[in-house]
Amino acid sequence: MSATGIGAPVRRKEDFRFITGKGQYTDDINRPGQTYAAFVRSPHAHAVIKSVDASAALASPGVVSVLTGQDLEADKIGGLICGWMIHNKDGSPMSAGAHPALAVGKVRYVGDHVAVVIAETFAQARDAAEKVMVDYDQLPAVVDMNEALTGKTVIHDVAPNNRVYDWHLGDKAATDAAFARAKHVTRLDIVNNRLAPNPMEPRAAIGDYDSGQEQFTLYTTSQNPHVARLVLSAFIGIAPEHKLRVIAPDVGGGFGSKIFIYAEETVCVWAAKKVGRPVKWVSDRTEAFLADAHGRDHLTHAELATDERGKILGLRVKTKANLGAYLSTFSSSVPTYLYAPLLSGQYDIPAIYAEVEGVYTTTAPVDAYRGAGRPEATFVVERLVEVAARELGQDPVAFRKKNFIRKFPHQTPVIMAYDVGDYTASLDKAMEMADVKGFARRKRESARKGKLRGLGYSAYIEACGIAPSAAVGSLGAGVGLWESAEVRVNPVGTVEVLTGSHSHGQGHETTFAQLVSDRLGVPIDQVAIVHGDTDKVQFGMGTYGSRSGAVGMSAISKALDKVIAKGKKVAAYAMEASEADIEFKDGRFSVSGTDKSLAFGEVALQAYIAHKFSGQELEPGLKEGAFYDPTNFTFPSGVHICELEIDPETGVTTIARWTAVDDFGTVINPMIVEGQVHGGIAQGVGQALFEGVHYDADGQLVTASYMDYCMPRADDLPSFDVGTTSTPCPSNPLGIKGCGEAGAIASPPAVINAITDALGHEHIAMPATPQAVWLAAQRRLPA
Ligand code: MCN
Repeated sequence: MSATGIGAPVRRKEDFRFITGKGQYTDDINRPGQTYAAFVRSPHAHAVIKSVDASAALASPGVVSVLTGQDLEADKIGGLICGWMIHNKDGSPMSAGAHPALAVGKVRYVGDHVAVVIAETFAQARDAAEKVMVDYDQLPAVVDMNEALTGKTVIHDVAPNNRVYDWHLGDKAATDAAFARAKHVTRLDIVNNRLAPNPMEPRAAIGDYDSGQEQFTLYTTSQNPHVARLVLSAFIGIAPEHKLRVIAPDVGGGFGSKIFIYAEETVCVWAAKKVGRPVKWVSDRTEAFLADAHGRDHLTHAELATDERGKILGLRVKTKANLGAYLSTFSSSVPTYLYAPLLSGQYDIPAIYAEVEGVYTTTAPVDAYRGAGRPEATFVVERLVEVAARELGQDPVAFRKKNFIRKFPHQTPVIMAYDVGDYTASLDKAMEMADVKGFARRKRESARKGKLRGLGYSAYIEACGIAPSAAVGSLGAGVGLWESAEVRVNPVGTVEVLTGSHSHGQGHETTFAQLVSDRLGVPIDQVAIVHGDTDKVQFGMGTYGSRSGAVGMSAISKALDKVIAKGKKVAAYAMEASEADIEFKDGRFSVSGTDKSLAFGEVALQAYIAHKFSGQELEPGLKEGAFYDPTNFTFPSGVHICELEIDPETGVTTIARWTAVDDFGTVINPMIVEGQVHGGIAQGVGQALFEGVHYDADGQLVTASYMDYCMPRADDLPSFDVGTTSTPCPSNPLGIKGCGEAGAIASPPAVINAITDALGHEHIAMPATPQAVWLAAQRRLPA
């Protein structure tokens, strides 16, 4: 392994820029003549808009324009698009209501966009926004899914019971038969709490229009700028598509929340032409809590059937997924195809049947958030397995091992075909690293201090590297999810890689350069990674679903193969040898059996200077592109072990140790991968112990600031012990499995399993706040 190649723990190249404050985020960009937008948002969860009077706002200092849903309609700009068609059990299509970028006729959640005020300064726009008089006729709010399903309050006319879809997966008859044969059935009711995504940089957008060129530009905090261009140009009616350039500069995190098409970006682009000046909008944190798509929010009843030895026979799951007031871009697919196909977990379960109801409520839209469906599935499986083992009087580790899938490839009953894995190896290694043998002693020590100590396991699997186009196409996605790359070698041998992936914290500028350095022998500081600009990179699918390593880097790898193949031809001319005799190794092209060789940079110079092959068939230059479409998902898996201590006097939970052993196949940069795992665990611990979006019965968001929405802090977390096992992924050329979401998927059940272990196995809902834990501890303690 070279010091900067595949497998090397190279420090992130991009971090110097970030930690010295030299990043270029959307809010750092200012366009000449720029105006500022402030949105008038609904204070009600559900109301008819009787009228909008903008006269006082228009008369306010600095106000340039006030635009409403009527103006959008007049310009024939319709509803925002939901990407994935879901069919009901009876085969009929889901019931999706329109989602205009500015509300027309009705508002459906607190924070819904009613109008936009455009002014010379932010302050003037905000002041004037308060003067827009909206006459509302309030309707009842409905935040509870069960209440919504009664249909007493209808949010969209197309969905009379507020049911967007009732979808199912698996073989019901086979699963019912497995339950009929079972000796034991474990039943659990699970709440998967609603979360706010909280990237460090709130969303922002600048719409710009050059009337001379008839060219729109959108600077935005996007994880997938090309998809944003494709959808927004269609939506706003910008043709041809390249008349809209989308630039996603440095982006400070997203965790999924920046892949969707939101109202604000649409409005900034559209309004820029209307007012004839650039329009900038920057979200504040309260707006982010109100209107960025939330994550999770499931109510699930789950049942696990086992035989007399504790072998799992079947799994039955009924889930209600809160989709909020409108379908967000991917919100139909997250609780269905990204959830139910993962319900087999790491286990050999012969029969699975899952039903999912998607439900409208008068709350913010819910969509993908780190893990997106897979944390919800893992939580169901890992809580059920834990409870089943305890009910059967079996050791949870032995129970897991007995039911692990051992033979690969393995076809689950719910679509997924797992390719490789060694679940026992990860579990054994994690137990060793966590010193599980010493746990009993540590528990006694805790007890001597009056504390309760618990140990919780989570054996997770996820499907990422999203996604094989054939698979997602057949499931109704309607798009291919390949990735593109172009490798441009400059005449002096430095390299530019243009990628359709987008980095917003994942360190692509480093790991992608490592791949190039490894393959071409070029130092990583001579490799530039270009992304996030639709004028520079022709097309790409962006970053989500832990796909950039497995899919984005595979595209780069394919392009590098072509660069090397072309380099061999050029080297053959340059060294007057047969192409068949040219070898490429360690950054040098050499003629086999001779001492003749040229460095990679020398061949690049030859490719452009071209004097050795002018007039020949070979074209000058060294620039190659490739598209890569995976043949399967990648299936990272692993075991996380959480050890914690509870103070029964206060209910405070302290995580004492955390051990993570993950199988990410080939690891490009172990330091970056470890950082990804750390971040994911922190978010999963946040979900398990602290975080939760709450609406009151009137649909008011109670948790609209960090005073009420509790994020984990550094001192809530221990130092993590992170290890790996490796079964390289066979469906991409690098053997990579995604690592970006694993920690968030694995960790919530590990925490809750540890708490229930400490408390004597009573189920406890997330977030297990000190109050909830204290109450559970009181119930457990003798009076
Ligand atoms: N990598 C590696 N070896 C592997 C797998 C990955 O070295 N076997 C490297 C990759 O080259 C990349 C990083 O690890 O630099 C993450 O790769 P991957 O797992 O492919 O995930 P993506 O790059 O596609 O990132 C998406 C993923 C998701 S879905 C969420 S959500 C998430 C996450 O990444 N959001 C993040 N990590 C985040 N990290 C930060 N800081 N901010 C976010 O918003």
